[in-house]
Amino acid sequence: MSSVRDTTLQSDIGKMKLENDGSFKRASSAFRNWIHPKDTQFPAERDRYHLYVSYACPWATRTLITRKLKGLEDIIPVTVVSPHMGENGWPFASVDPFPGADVDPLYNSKHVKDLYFKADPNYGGRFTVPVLWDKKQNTVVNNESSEIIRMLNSAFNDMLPPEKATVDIYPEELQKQIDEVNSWVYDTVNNGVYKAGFAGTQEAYEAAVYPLFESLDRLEKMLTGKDYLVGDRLTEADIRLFVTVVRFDPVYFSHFKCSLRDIRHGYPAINRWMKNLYWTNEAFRSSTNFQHIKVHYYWSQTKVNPTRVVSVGPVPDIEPL
Ligand SMILES: N[C@@H](CCC(=O)N[C@@H](CS)C(=O)NCC(=O)O)C(=O)O
Repeated sequence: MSSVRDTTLQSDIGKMKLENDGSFKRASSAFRNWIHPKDTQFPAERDRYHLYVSYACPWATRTLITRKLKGLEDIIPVTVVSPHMGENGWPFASVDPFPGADVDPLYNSKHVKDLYFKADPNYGGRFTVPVLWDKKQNTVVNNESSEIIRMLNSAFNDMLPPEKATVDIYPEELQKQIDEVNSWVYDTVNNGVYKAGFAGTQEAYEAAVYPLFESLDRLEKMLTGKDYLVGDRLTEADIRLFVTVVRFDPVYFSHFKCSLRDIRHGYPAINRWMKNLYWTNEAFRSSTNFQHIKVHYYWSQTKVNPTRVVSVGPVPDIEPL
């Protein structure tokens, strides 16, 4: 018998196991280091860190939006993978030259999995994006988007012009409120769509899909007559909700069976809030690539969609303002 480890068990989403009751439980992220302005291990430095993302992935898109809002483009370069997440996970353009995908400029890796094994040859988790990479120590700083956006928000401020340094998506006086909204939005909406879509039993599906729509109803009330979720300003609560809502009609409604209502007909206030962010804020629009989004979900998740046929609707992906 071969003693070579089968790493496709970690990279092939088709081989991912559900819980015994048919529900999907997201594994926690493994790399949890922090960049601080004057840290000894991970100090904030220009062109030392690199961000690997997929335009398809809502978690990665949080980091893209934050990077743009903070004007960190020259300080933290970014590399985009192909949306075709296959048996080896996310490929770079050297393996799959999908329009908009990049080669890995640092190591010419074939897949994101190569980076994880460079950081830790014994890595046993999934090969997820986003990855915040340290070029100096050739390792992953952090692969948890909720933490990466907090670092981007504050760790590099000394290097930024005042108009970008003062952008604050997690202001102190709103932190309690933001954390509170994030916690139920994460469980029932951001992760809720995945729990509904990956469910292997009717019970597990319904246990996710009804709370999802209860939360959307609650968000609809919160956003009626308002431009932002918390306080009267753009915060990470908006960023974290936006990345799920913008994928809702194009993907989650049909592919993940989140089909009680769609956003454009069922939730006018959420729809207006989303369109406003998308059409009036370049950070949101430039981080949203509907082709990568649609191709990724319908093509990659073969347990959900074995034919890999990509749905053509809705048209348009997002309505005009
Ligand atoms: N906790 C992570 C989740 C990231 C995540 O699950 N990313 C997905 C894409 S949307 C991924 O890369 N999955 C690959 C896999 O599970 O094999 C975060 O928020 O950063």
